[in-house]
Amino acid sequence: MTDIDAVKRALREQRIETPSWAYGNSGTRFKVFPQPGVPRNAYEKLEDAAVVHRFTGVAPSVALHIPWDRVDDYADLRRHAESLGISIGAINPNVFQENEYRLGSVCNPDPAVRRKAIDHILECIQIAEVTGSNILSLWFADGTNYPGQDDFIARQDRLAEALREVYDRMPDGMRMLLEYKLFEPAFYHTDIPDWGTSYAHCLALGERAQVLVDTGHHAPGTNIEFIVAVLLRVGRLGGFHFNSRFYADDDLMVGAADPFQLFRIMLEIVKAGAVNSSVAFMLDQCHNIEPKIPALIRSVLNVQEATAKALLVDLDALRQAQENGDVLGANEVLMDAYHTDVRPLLASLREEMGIDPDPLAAYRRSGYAEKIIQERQGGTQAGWGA
Ligand code: PSV
Ligand code: MN
Repeated sequence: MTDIDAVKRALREQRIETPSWAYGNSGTRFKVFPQPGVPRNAYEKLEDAAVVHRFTGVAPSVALHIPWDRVDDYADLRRHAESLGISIGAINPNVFQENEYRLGSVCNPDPAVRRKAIDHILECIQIAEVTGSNILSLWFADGTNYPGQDDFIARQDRLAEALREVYDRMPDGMRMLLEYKLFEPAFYHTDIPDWGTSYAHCLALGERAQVLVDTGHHAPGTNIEFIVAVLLRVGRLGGFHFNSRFYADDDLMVGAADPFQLFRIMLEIVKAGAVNSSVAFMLDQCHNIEPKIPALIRSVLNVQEATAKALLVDLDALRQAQENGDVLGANEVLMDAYHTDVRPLLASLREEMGIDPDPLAAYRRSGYAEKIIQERQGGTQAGWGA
């Protein structure tokens, strides 16, 4: 039997972080399609993020990417966030968009380049301290394109050395989330291609180093929920970068192509009692052809819907069926929950929270899209700078 009040409580307290870069212009390798009303700076990105939170009630923080979100005064940016009723979340250093990083950042054979990359990450720790963030989220574009180009192990050693320096400089209470990615932008090898490599580095560093699972960073057919379960078991699942992937790292709306996969991932979270834990639920998406704010609202709703369905799984019945070796029965328990329409449950939760039961319709009615198109004239639109 499921306790609906407990399900609602877990959903009410769930937190989903949106990424600042999703509010700016973005595109493919071939074209960035600008959209009207796009923020021109980090302050305006926060304003859009606050709107996503206003209509969903569960997205009160926004991740920054530095230097995309560089400002003169981070304390002032923090005050701006707080005045909007949100906070600044994970700080993402960017060590992949400067000429020096052609052969990598912290794994680069040139010590001067490694120093530059480490210094930038250390600067991001300071930014995190000022903005009140407790997550340093690291992704390295490092790897090689050709056999023989560089030495795998020398690069791992450089990586370990850099991570150690960074880890030792993190204040108490800050976590390092180490993201892996199968391929791209390097194609012959990637220095942190999988969860195992990330985990090995985290283990060597200490408890506050944890693995970040970006759902888009796996080979087709990878059982991501298994990875999630294994990392939860050893206490090293730091968080997610949610998006929907079809062929490669396409950064589409989470739960768009495969809501069942998202449900299966959330089920492992539910089973570990981690819906309301330190596991960070962050989106990492770009909205190239669809309007950005409603796409982010849709994405938050998709995560909520998958979580709600996972919370509805009758875990006692599931365990019972598993222990009895009842293969079909166990599967049926899962599918029963998955096929439940949880939209009425979420609508009633939102009413209890004092927000509109239909966040997308409420956003469309609000006139915010028209307002920013009207107001954000002139200046340079924010973009990912690729
Ligand atoms: C890389 O593909 C990634 O997933 C990393 O998290 C970056 O920080 C983010 O996308 C934005 O480029
Ligand atoms: Mn990511």
